[in-house]
Amino acid sequence: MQMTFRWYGEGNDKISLQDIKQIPGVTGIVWALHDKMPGEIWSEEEIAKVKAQCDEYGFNIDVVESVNVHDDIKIGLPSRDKYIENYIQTIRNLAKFGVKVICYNFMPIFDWTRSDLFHPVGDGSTALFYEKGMIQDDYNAMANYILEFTEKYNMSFPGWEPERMAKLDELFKAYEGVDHEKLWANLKYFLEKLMPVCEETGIKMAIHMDDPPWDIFGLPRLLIDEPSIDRFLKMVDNPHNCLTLCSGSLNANPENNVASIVRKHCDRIAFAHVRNVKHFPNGDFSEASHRDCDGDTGILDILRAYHDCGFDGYIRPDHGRHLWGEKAGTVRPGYGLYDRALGIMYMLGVWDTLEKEGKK
Ligand code: CS2
Ligand code: MN
Repeated sequence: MQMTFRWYGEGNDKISLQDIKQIPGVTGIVWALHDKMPGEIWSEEEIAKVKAQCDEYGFNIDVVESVNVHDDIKIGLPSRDKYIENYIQTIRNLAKFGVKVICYNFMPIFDWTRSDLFHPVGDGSTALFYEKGMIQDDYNAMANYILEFTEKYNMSFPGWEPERMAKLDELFKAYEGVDHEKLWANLKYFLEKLMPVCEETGIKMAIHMDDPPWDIFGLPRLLIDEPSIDRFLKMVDNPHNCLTLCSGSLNANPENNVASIVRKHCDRIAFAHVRNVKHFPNGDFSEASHRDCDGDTGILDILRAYHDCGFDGYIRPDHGRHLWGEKAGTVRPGYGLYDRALGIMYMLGVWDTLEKEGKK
């Protein structure tokens, strides 16, 4: 496996490449052009700039997270073809700089959804939290909570672009009639257009799991469990049609056994996100440290499954808790330095042990 770390870019992330360089074992930066709106072409000049910054520290830029997909593609409007053309141009431009994997998601309107970004974990740290009762029908209240936060602290979250959020009612209207089957068909259409250029450039498209893995606010969500992953891989059965297998997203539904999905589809997992989740009896959940016993996701089983399968793709700690003074205004929710660095050391500790035992 190849260890990576997500970085939001110069001027957009308080964590520096120099900080990341000091975490053992990290070889690549997971990056994106965060000021791009979905549907815009990423230019060679802009990509070259990030490459030069990462080169300076000896990091590869093999994985992009994300090139976001325009709503018109998800809705299936006639204008989708223009946006797919742009996406293809972005793939070509990225390939010129050695990019190997593009992570993206196909969730209507919202990316990951939480009701509390800084929920006390009980030890003085905080983490992202999902209170089931809060995320029922009032999508405006939920969006306002996120937008107030991003405005106050002068940051934006991918997938929560204020320009899009300002038109929420309009967006919901546009998605009327887009049920699960329609969304599957639109995803297939999109991927089939992309596969030839992926074959030509070698780039793998790696879809992120839906988070949480169930419908929210009446919007359909597709990548939610093992049967839907089976369906997705079969629907476009091409080695360039891959997964970003996000353990935390999937295990928000405790019925999902992530390790068994890893064993079944390891050859189609281009990118692994490792995140731990703790469940409460009422259906709420909190994100937790990467240590196996701090959550219910089965981090040890998952790492063992990757190891048994000889996984040589990219991996990263996903969200972490906020520690040691990291708080609203000093840190991107879920993306502090310390807990993700601890997560890496935990994962490498397990991995190195498995490697050593394998060689005995
Ligand atoms: C990420 C996702 O922060 C996160 O939860 O794992 O937001 C991910 O970047 C997107 O869904 C990928 O498009
Ligand atoms: Mn993830």
